[in-house]
Amino acid sequence: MGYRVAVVGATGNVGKEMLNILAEREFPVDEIVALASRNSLGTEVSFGDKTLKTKDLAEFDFTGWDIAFFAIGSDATKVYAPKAASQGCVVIDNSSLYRYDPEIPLVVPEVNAEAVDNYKNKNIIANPNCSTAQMVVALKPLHDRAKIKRVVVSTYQSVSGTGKEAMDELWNQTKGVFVPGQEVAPKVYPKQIAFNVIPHIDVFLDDGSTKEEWKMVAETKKILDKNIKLTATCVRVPVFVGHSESINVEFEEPLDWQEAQAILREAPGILVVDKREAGGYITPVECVGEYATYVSRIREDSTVENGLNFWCVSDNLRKGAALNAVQIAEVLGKRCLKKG
Ligand code: 2RA
Repeated sequence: MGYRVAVVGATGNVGKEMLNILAEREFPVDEIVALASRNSLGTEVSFGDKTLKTKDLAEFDFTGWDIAFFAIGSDATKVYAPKAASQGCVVIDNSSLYRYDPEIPLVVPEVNAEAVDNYKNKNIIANPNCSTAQMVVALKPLHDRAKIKRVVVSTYQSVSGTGKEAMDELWNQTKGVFVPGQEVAPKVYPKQIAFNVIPHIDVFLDDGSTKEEWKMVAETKKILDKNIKLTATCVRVPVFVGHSESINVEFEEPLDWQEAQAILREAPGILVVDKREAGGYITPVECVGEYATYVSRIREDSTVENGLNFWCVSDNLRKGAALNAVQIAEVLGKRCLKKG
């Protein structure tokens, strides 16, 4: 006996990965439906060795369906997630719409799996922002050992986080640099992304930070510990898939780099690649298609008391979105949602 599962936004980067990961992890599915907007009607998407034709989200009745994975923008989510939830289908939403609602659990299973139990408040569970997910997976075991006081993080986020159009822009703009007459002007991004980096993700806020940076602060406090002070600088880089982060942590208690490395090696969801030599660290191209949150360059920061630096890389479409959502469903199944 399994679940009747809907994937909403099945033709997007994250929706496709949700279908891939549901199949890879053999999530107990009795029936699955791929939903998309009317203009994608009938588009074929893969679910393991099966091919699904997308159905029209606007016409879909979620009654009798168990779990709906949402991977669409906040505006459409605002219309269809409450509908699915009110029809008795548990929504696991990847948009930012519900993440900061105190009644809706925001979950990274390696960090706060027990929060899933509160899903009944609104029949909705929120998935975190991709740049938050990988970071809190790495911070959690260290926080448990030495209690984090402050985090300074700089991110190097791939263009797949923006979507397929951004990936096309990077590809075409990169080609255009070398082929006279084929230059591609910035469209998705305000400036050239090919051979460049852009210190701006999402909208600017009144204090000069961006909403992406605000998300990392707000979500870390909700998922891990509201007392952690965090400041972020989020940067877009010319990488197709895989977010990288340079993370500096100050702890309440002493923690040397060898103990930190040993703790991370044992922690759920983490793979440590950390040799102090050329190539002894992870890079984004190596994380694509993988489940792990990778940690490298673990070393003490002697400029502050109890300081540590490390490098963190993960596939933003997987642990940053689709994998985390499927893991939430797996926890939901184990803890509280009976099959069939
Ligand atoms: C990005 N975190 O990388 C945002 C949304 N996926 O663009």
